[in-house]
Amino acid sequence: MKKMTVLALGLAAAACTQPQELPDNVMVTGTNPIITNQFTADPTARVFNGKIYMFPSHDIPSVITHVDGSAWFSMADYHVFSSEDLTTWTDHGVIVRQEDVPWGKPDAYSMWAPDCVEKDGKYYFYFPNTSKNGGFAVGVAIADSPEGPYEILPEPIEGIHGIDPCVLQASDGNAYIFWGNGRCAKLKENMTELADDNPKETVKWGPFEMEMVGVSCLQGLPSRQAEGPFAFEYNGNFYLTYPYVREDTEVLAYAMSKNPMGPYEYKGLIMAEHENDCWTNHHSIVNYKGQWYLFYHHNAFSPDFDKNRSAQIERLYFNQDGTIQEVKPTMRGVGPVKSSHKVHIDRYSHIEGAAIEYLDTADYFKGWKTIFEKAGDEVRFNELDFGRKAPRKIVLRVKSSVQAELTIAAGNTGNVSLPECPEWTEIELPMPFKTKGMQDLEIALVSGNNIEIDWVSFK
Ligand code: FUB
Repeated sequence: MKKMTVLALGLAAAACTQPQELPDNVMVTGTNPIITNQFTADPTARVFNGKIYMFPSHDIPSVITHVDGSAWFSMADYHVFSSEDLTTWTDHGVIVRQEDVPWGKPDAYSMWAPDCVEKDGKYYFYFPNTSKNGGFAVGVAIADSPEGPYEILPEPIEGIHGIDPCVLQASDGNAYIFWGNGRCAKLKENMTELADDNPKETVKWGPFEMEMVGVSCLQGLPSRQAEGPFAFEYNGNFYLTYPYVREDTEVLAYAMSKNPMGPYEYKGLIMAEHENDCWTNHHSIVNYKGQWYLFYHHNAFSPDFDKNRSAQIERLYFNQDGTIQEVKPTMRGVGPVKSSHKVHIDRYSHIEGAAIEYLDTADYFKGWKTIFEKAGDEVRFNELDFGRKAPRKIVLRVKSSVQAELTIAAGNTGNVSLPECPEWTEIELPMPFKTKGMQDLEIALVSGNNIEIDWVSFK
């Protein structure tokens, strides 16, 4: 009898499953990490034509070794992604690849953090790469659309020896390029060369002396092993934000000034070290539809190798005096999630007792599952949009070797019973209550143990 019930439920589930028909290059997440078909590090977010565009670097499993013999960052090309709602992301494909850079070493795998800005209808994509002469240089590729196609200029920007370019288009009408560990110089009107009136200084590097263009904006600020500067202007203040190694791994910090090229005054942290020791963090800050966001990265899809990173997003807030409130990484992220989507509750807002594990340690991109180990274990997923029509069914993808009972709360509360299903099964059950609109979803285990849930959905 019990077997038949399970079978019947299994058949009902099979009949009700509606695979989302999405093109391969479109992802619906809303949670962190935001991109689930590849690694996306060093995310620079820009708003063009009313959409968010993200220009990350593209980590791949390491194919090169560092001087100390360890597996090293490997990046061979750049993709661009866009979204209108921070939930649905389209991968527009490769825009620049290392073998197409005329001045670059074609097998250096060193296409580190990029940026892209628009001027007079042209999109200027700035990217670091190892030059044929050795050492990092910064190149420019130009397009008529943020999605490309991009034409790569034959030479890198003269005067920049470094990584991680970021361009600030200031209200004084000038564009300033920041790179490496907080160096900054004015760009010419053409956006592709350093201006002739930039200051120059001779910098000592051990036994070597080098003439450098521009100024070091991080002079005198906490900046050990600083990299990845991101500069922007807001309410009459200039912000120089940057990762640096406070103790053993990177934090995101910031400084403020009344002038784009400084001097900058240190203000504090934007984000503390990642708890799992992921060594790098790299970010950008953008205002989209009136809300500020911090884009940053973490190695969520590569727990054993922190040079395969993934972009994440959090909301960012300013204080009255222009200082920035510290941001904590979350799994929930910022995107609106509809109750009719597969709601991955392992990207929780709050958890008590339950455990989160990878679904498949041979393929971390498959994501996570929530394990309700004992009665009382509970997970909350904030801001789930139930829309205007109360759902009549709840669908859960579950695995459980015992029968179980769950309390579901979202505006209202009710219980559902789960049958035994030792293999992953999609189970469709009547909705135990009526609910509509934006609700925080809470799921708690009432009876049973070790119930695994991949996702839930409401129809
Ligand atoms: O992605 C390679 C390097 O790691 C970036 O250029 C740095 O900012 C750090 O994120």
